[in-house]
Amino acid sequence: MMRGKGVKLIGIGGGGCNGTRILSRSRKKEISCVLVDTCWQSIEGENADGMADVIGIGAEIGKRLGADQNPGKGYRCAMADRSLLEKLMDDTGLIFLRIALGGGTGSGAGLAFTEMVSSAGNIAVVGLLTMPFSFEARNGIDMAEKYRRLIVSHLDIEVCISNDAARKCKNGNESINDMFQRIEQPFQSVITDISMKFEEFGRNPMKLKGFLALKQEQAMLQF
Ligand SMILES: Nc1nc2c(ncn2[C@@H]2O[C@H](COP(=O)(O)OP(=O)(O)OP(=O)(O)O)[C@@H](O)[C@H]2O)c(=O)[nH]1
Ligand SMILES: [Mg+2]
Repeated sequence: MMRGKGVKLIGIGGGGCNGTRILSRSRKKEISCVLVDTCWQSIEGENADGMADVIGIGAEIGKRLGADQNPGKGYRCAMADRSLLEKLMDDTGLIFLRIALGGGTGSGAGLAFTEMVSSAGNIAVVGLLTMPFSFEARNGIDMAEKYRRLIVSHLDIEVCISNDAARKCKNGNESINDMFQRIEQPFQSVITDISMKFEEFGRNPMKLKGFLALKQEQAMLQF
């Protein structure tokens, strides 16, 4: 088995895939991009230009329409297609995982995937997470926070940006899409910095894991 080499940027759920699309435009060609969603139509549409691989999950459970903002349902969709998700780990030493917390797929399927990756043990995982707007669902933030904690326990490093905080420093008549683009900018520099370190360590995920453990506190302060 050849593990510990490649770098992947993986988006799970609607916002995660949208963010991945934005990030994929300026990525280095060595980083391959994958979009994972329970809403099959949206990922196929998002990938009209074929820039990423697309994986629809949970066809039976989510009827190809989504996870209804239910993380339990998102989790079950991921488990139903476990082998497809496990295959993403082949030949991979570093994963950037873009998840927008607050719905069913990113939170639930995202958690299932991080569990799979952390039990493989030899892949470094960097979480690029966003928290939802507080005005959205009544229990949205609480549910998002619950899943954030569960997911973070399987990550080597977490970078989390709050949509609310980004909205507060919104400039003038910025559209929501422009704001979503702006939110990805710090993630872009995290991808650049960490993938350079990975190269420097000879693409050795275990060395990178040690390095990221030291960096965690700094990342939390910075973002
Ligand atoms: N930063 C950012 N946040 C987004 C984006 N799209 C949606 N969101 C936020 O992410 C939360 C979760 O939405 P989605 O990612 O669409 O949900 P999902 O994971 O697809 O879950 P289901 O649709 O329930 O299966 C929303 O409540 C929004 O606050 C995006 O492109 N960027
Ligand atoms: Mg969705």
